Amino acid sequence: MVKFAQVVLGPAGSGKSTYCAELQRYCNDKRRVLHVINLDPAAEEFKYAVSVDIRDLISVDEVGEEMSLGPNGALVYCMEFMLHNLEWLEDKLDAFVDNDYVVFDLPGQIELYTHFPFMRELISKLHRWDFRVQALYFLDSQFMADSTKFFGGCITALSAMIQLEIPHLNIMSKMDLTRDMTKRKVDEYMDADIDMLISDLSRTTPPRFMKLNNAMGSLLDDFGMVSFVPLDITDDDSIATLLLMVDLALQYEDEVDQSREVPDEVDECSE
Ligand SMILES: Nc1nc2c(ncn2[C@@H]2O[C@H](COP(=O)(O)OP(=O)(O)O)[C@@H](O)[C@H]2O)c(=O)[nH]1
Ligand SMILES: [Mg+2]
Repeated sequence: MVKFAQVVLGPAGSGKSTYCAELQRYCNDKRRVLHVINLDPAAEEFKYAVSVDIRDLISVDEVGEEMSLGPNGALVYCMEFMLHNLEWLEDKLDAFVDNDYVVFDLPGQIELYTHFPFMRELISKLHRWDFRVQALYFLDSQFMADSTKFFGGCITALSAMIQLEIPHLNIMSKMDLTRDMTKRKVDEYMDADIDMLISDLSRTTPPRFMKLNNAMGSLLDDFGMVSFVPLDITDDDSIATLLLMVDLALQYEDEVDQSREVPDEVDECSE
């Protein structure tokens, strides 16, 4: 029994929930079942049909009021509460059947991936519940505005990847907003030349940072962290390309094809 999951990560506002909605619309059009699970206890409205909603268990507003916590404290409390009540999530996910495809829409606060074991524990549970899991780390195209911003974004993506230890894809979202950039410039950022990035970065930092810039640059390069899949949510071909990449990584088609073949095998056995 195998199930498939994308966990959608990245800073607040990077387009995670919008992607979940558009991916669901795309899959509905293709008659492919896709469940979206909201794990953001501070979410207010959805553009997708929510299959499971953490706010049915706990919400930031309730916690904030009852425990007099600020928004970040309340968020961390909610996530920890869910970790202590994972049987709630297990029950909901149990309702899904073999080969079902699930997308987890997550909050954007970076500390949830880097400072707390929350995501790591959730993913290890998903593995135990027979999910194949792929992380999509979203940065939005404004991170291509300059190389310092881009460098910072790549470092946060790297820190999430190291924490989670699952297959990871960097996604550059909101590509519809880059239409005034030249294709060459965009391509430069999609698979960035690390030496160019380091020299750009070093132009904006004092000379004593040179060694640090070089070290961070080679770290990003070693982990393949400066490479992005562009996503233009207004273009179905772009959504299809990304979905295909994830399907291949998760070996989704192989599994679906195999389960389609099962009735024949049963027939053969009974003959
Ligand atoms: N132009 C454009 N805007 C987007 C895109 N994706 C999201 N947005 C806008 O960016 C804002 C934040 O998006 P949201 O999906 O809520 O981000 P999240 O916090 O990562 O879930 C919203 O106002 C969206 O309408 C996109 O692909 N293109
Ligand atoms: Mg969101």
